[in-house]
Amino acid sequence: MFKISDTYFNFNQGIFEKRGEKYLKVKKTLKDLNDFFLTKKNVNLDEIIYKVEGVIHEEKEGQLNFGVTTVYSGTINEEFYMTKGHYHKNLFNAEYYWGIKGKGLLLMCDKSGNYSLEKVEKNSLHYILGEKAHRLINISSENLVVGACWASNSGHNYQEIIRKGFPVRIFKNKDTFEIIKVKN
Ligand code: M6P
Ligand code: ZN
Repeated sequence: MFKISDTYFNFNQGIFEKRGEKYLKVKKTLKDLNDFFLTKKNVNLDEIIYKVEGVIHEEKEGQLNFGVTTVYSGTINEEFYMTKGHYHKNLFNAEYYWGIKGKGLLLMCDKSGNYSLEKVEKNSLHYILGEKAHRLINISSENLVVGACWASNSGHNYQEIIRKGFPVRIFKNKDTFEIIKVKN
């Protein structure tokens, strides 16, 4: 049977040009992220920090999800806008990220506190090993747009991030970024 896909994705722009049945979009505001930034800012809690759009399948073994994260540009008390970051509930499930637009960092760490930072930019490809928590940080004045592909049964463990956090945080310093080590 000949069929036209229900989804069209513009890989240059990171835009869903045709949205199929499994398309999903979520927006994360400062209210959702207040526990994740180092310091709280209680004004403008409706400010959107990032959005995730994707083709999201049932959390069943064997399925794959495809998504795109757009982290807006800005800071909360000088800490750059970022995603919550998570471990997978299925800890050993890996994931791909790739840069589409903007400039950012991919921060990864394991439960022993070892971390690494990778520069994310157009066409950079990042393989995130299972057991590594992962967070995107926008370090520029334009949107950071990043594609992702992961197993649908990976799940998100945010509790560990709230409890322990990542070992470093990324702050704005003049025109560049500064890596600040934090005590966990
Ligand atoms: C990517 C994927 C998603 C994730 C999203 C935002 O699109 O890794 O699974 O939800 O980024 O990241 P987080 O959930 O950590 O805020
Ligand atoms: Zn993930």
